Amino acid sequence: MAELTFRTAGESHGPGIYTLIDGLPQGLELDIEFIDAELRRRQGGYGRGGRQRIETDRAECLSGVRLGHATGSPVLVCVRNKDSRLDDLERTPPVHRPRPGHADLAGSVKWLTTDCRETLERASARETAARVTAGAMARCLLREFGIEVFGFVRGALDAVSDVSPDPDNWQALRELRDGSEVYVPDPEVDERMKAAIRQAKIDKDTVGGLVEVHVFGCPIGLGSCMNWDQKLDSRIAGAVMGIQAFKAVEIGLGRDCAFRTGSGVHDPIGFDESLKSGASMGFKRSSNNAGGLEGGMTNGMPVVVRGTMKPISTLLRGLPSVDLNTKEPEHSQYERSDVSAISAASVVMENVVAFEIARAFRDKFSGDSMIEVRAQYEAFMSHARRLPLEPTTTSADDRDEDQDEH
Ligand code: EPS
Repeated sequence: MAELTFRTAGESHGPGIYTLIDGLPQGLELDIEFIDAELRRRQGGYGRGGRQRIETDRAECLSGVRLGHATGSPVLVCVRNKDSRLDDLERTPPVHRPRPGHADLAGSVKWLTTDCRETLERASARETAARVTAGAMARCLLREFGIEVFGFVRGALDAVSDVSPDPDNWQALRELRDGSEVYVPDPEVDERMKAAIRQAKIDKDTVGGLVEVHVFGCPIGLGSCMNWDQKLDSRIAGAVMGIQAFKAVEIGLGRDCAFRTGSGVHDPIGFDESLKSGASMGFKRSSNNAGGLEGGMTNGMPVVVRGTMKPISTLLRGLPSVDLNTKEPEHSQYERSDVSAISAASVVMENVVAFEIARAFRDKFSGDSMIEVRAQYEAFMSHARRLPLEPTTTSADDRDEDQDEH
């Protein structure tokens, strides 16, 4: 089976966080240093709580990897938790006062308990370490085909950057992002966001934000318009909304499509012979309001996705709630947490979007080994660049002969 899939397991204060990935082609070189660097980046950012000073996340491959490459077997990866204490009731006590905005209330009623602990341990954003692992592994495949993914924080509250990544400037913007404590590629907005997060900490409050991901180098035709669940924009939206605390997702112009007529939305099509060797096979657009996706398929332009994260629901000052045992009004319970995890969320979103691109890539180029995947990719690109194709003599002649025989 070539289908690229992953599942995760693990609790925030259990022994570890686990990822089981299936469908990586045999022979794919897995760059563990890159995967670990993504895990480290996810742990960073301005406004994080004390937990990240305890943990040192690393991807430990327990199966499916030999001598640095994928063998074709399912890949099991473990990120160990140093702060493992799930069965220690003194340090990890029951939680009876649910936090508005967290999974606490809905989860404890769903699983018929008044202790939110088991729900919150799994709902915790610590699980996103597993999704970064899956996405970073998938990126090892994408990079073999010149597909690069760039995610960053666009802003929060009234500090919002207007940077505009494109195929020529994104690497310079990545350097700016990597020099920013909040992962904003814009020094002025970096300062304003940090000030806003500092103020929220003083106010015992929290901050969310806006994250953006751009994918460069996708060939035309990843995804499909044939069924709703094969549409790449639908899959990307599902993956982004599946990140803890995300409340909205947009592709390209997104919600602003509602405020323009068609002529102000759709990206005019052109062709430039000199671009024929690129991923867009020569087709070009003067704008990218579609965010690189039309009919649920990549159209050769960069894929552009924006996601909105709500502020963290664990507030030091608490919020009005009730005690689940007495039903009396109480303030929500405080657990050590972050003031802002928007920078970490940008790493998570970058990697979940990458995984969906890689999944669509595997749907199209499904060989068991890298040798086959590369051959399929090159055959497709060569056919697409030669469009319109001459009808092949074999198929036309064979059809005539078949008809004569019947
Ligand atoms: C989280 C609460 C905090 C965060 C955690 C998400 O954990 P702790 O209770 O151990 O301080 O730090 O995020 C992570 C541990 C992480 O690695 O991202 C929550 O309640 O969702």
